[in-house]
Amino acid sequence: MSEIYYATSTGPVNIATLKYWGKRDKDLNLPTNSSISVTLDQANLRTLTTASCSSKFDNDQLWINGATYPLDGARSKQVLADLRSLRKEVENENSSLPKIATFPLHIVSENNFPTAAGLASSAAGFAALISAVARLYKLPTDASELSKIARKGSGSACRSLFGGYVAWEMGDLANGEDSKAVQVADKKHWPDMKAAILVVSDMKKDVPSTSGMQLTVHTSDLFQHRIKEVVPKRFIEMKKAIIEKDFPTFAELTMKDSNSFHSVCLDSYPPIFYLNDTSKRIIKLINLLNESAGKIIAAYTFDAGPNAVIYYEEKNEKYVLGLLHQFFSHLGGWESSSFDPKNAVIP
Ligand code: 2P0
Repeated sequence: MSEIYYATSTGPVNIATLKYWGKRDKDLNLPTNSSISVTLDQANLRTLTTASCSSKFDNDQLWINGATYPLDGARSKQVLADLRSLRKEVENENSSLPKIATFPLHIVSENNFPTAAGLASSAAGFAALISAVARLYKLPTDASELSKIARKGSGSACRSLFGGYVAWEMGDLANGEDSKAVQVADKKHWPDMKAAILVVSDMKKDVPSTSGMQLTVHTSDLFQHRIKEVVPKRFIEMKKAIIEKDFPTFAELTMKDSNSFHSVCLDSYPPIFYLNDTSKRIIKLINLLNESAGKIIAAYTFDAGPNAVIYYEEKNEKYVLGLLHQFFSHLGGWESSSFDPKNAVIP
């Protein structure tokens, strides 16, 4: 009789506050700069994945939100090959374990947010896949070690193996062994931190990240300044701001880095536009809000799409969401959030 072995895990979404944009090695997914992100609460945004394997399955297969995909992309194949080779080591060390490293895998995933709309679906997806297979294979689960495998699936996925505040250290070795994610601080370190996601559009993005970032690497002059002068300094300053829970500094660096990332996109040739008019209105509003508050109480950031993520501290929620509601209530969607506009305080 052929057994079916299975395990389930989740992968959270992370939103970069210091952006990864550019690869120095496409095959190993090695970045041109280090990055930092905040992992979002899994209650709202996550991928749930069950990995199963059996000798009676015909081939590796993937289901995402009910649709079937062959698991034959180069990135997925690399990730599964790495996990299988770790399982073989475990089987060799422990001869009582069932020999499942060569069995075909079935991966069933479900996202509770729009796929490929600039909400880091590939990060959550690869993190959930790797966690589920690591559990199925009973692999030693050091998150930084697994992050090196996740990185090969999708760069930003390496940061989703941790909660809280996460740094992806770019490393400098050619084989990528030192390009891994580490936790800067856990979620409990800064419990007041909140993130609001403003879904400006749930359409698939115009230019996929992987090709967009390579266009920037090859054509933008500004990009060299960003990776050599701007980001290394910001990486140190942002980690310090997180450790010291210094919101104004964290927020200013976050907004500046979003601006810098979208600037190198615009400086690519042909230019890449991820922000739309609504995104730009959100930027203006957050600046107005901070000006009227007399200090920085909210930060915007945008990834490879027009959707905004706004970071703020819980004590300022009524100000921040109140202002956004005042300007964008006609766009709908507020009924799905826990925010009650009746309690809003407009500054
Ligand atoms: C980030 N983004 O740091 C940046 C900010 C988008 C803008 O990581 O080619 O899907 O799979 O390594 O991780 C999106 O890029 O790209 C991304 P690949 P990925 O979150």
